[in-house]
Amino acid sequence: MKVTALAGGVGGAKLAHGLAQALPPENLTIIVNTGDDFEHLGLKICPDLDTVCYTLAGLANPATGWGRADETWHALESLAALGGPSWFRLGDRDLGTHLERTRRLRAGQPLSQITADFCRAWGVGPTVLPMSDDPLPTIVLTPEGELPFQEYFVRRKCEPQVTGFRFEGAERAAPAPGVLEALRDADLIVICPSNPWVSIDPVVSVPGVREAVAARPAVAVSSIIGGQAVKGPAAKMYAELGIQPSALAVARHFDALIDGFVFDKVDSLQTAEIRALGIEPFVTATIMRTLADRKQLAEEVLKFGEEIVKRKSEKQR
Ligand code: FO1
Repeated sequence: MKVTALAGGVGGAKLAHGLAQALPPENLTIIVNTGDDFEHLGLKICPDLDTVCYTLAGLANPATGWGRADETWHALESLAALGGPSWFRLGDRDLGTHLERTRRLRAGQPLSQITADFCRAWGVGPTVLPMSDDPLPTIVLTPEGELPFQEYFVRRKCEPQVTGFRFEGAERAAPAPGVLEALRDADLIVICPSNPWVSIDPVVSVPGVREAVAARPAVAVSSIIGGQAVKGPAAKMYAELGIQPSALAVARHFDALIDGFVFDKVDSLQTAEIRALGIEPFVTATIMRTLADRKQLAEEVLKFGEEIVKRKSEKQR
């Protein structure tokens, strides 16, 4: 079965890693959010892309989920001692990635090509694609005005209330080479347990992507468990936007895109309401604490996905 996953952030990277263990590399493509990319210290930083690649390569920092394992912070410390901006923590090993990516971008190479080269160097088997080679920054709308995503997320620690989001330049952006093909050729699309507002919505805002996802059998995995996000501000965002955070809210969020929805046992009372949306529900343990949990959840998602694919093709006959 050919699978294309949409991912962003630490939760998405963990399931992508599980999928990479459960599928042959040629059968897995991961399309990653680049709405959280920004320029910092003159360098192009692609946090979600790096989080997914480092995780698949076994290089990710296990404590944070982002950045590199066995990291040191000498450059950041010396920068801070000079009064430079140290609110966004770039480690020494991680800096090498940003330096080389920025050098290549300035030399005119597209982000998708650079990502493919880095993945080869890191021994990442599946295809990892940025959603677009064009900049498409996520802007967070708040009562105090618009905030660039990392200003909101890291500098302001997600404290400002959100009133909405904007994906700047979405109308003009093109999907990266291979994105629409990977969606069209997929037997199954998996929406990973990433923040729906700021990790998945930016991906489907790229022209053509929403339609391409809707056209194929798709399952999403809930990023909300027991009304809370495992990590990050997804639940806070739902509440501030006037929606009670729940697995059901995530299912509704992706309603037009998905055929099946995987959510946690603790939310099993929402099964009937999810089924009433016309979405096939699947309840299991979805918290990925260990490496084995990632593979286990991926295998369950794939098995459920196979059922969805079969049912959908029977219906269409
Ligand atoms: N997240 C933080 O909360 N604080 C940081 O200082 C930070 C640095 C950082 C450096 C490189 C990188 O690839 C990711 C980093 N992140 C940091 C995570 C990142 O900002 C967010 O996880 C994503 O943008 C949202 O998915």
